[in-house]
Amino acid sequence: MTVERSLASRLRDARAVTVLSGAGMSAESGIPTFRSGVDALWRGRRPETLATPNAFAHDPLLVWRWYGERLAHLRACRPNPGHTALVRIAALVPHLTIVTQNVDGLHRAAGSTRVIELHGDIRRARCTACGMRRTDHVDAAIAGTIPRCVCGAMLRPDVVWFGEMLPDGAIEEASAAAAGADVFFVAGTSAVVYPAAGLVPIAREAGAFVVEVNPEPTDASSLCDLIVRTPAGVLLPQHAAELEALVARDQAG
Ligand code: BJW
Ligand code: ZN
Repeated sequence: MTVERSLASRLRDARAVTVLSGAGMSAESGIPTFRSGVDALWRGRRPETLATPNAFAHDPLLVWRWYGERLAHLRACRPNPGHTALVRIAALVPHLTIVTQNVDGLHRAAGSTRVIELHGDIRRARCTACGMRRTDHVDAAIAGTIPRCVCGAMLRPDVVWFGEMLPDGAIEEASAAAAGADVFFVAGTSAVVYPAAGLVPIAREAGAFVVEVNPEPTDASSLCDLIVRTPAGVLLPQHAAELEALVARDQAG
C-alpha cells in the first residue's frame, strides 16, 4: 500500500522550493488578471495593441494611458494572504525562490527577498533614448500624459512586452531554481506565456513535485503531480499553517 505524503511533509523535507507566480497570485489584492474573469485586463482588447514594442511605437499615449490606469489602481493594492504565506513558508525551508511574471512588486512588499521578476516592474520606467531607469514617472502617467526623461526623450514602462528579451540572466536564474526545486508551485498563471511557462516542464523533468494552485485548469495542469483548485490567497496560508504545525511538533520532540 502506498501512503500519500502530505504537501506539508514534502515542504518540511524540501531543500529547495520554487514558486512560479502569475497574475492570479495578485487577484486577491484586487489586481485584475490578463485573461480570466470579467475585469480581465485584456477583455475586449488585443494584447498586440498594448503590450508590444510596435504598439508603443505606433501610439505611445494609448499605451501609457493603460499603464497610468493600472498604476493608479496599484497604489491602493496591498499584498494578500497568499503573498504573506510564501514569506512564512520561506522562513521554514532552506531555499525558497519566487519566480514571478507579475510586475506589481507585491511579493517584495510582502517581505519575500529572493524574487526573480521575469517581466519587469510597472513602477519603474526607462528612457527610450539614454536607457536611464526612473521611478518619478508615476504622476505623469496617472495624469494621462507621456512621462519624459531628464534628457527630454519619452520614457517607456520598464516591463517586458511580447517579442522582447527578458532581463539579463533572469531566465537562466529561474531555470536553475526550477531544476533545483524539490517542490515547485505553479500559482495563479495560465501558463501560456513563454519562456516562463517552460519552467514547469524543467522542474518536472528534474524531479520536482509540481503543485498547481489555480481555480481553473491551465496549460500546465497535465504536468502537475497535485492540482488544487483553490485561490492562492486561501490555499497557501493553509499550507503555511500546516507546515508551521509540523515543524513545531518536530521541535517539541
Ligand atoms: C487564480 C486566482 C487566484 C485567478 N488564485 N489563481 C515559445 C512558444 C510560443 C511562443 C513563444 C515561445 N517563446 C516565446 C514566445 C513568444 C511570446 C509568447 O509566449 N507568446 C505566447 C502568448 C504564445 N513570448 C515572448 O515574447 C517573451 N519574450 C521572449 O520570449 O523573448 C525571446 C524572444 C524574443 C524575440 C524573438 C524570439 C524570442 C516575452 C513575454 C512578455 C509577456 N509580457 C506580459 C506583459 C507584461 C507587462 C504588463 O504587465 O503590462 O506579461 S503579457 C502578460 O502575460 C504578462 C503576464 O506576466 C503574462 C502571463 O500572464 P499570467 O500571469 O499567466 O496571467 P493570466 O491572466 O493569463 O492568468 C491568470 C491565471 O490566474 C488564470 O489561470 C486564473 O485562473 C488564475 N487565477 N484568480 C490563483 N485567486
Ligand atoms: Zn533619457
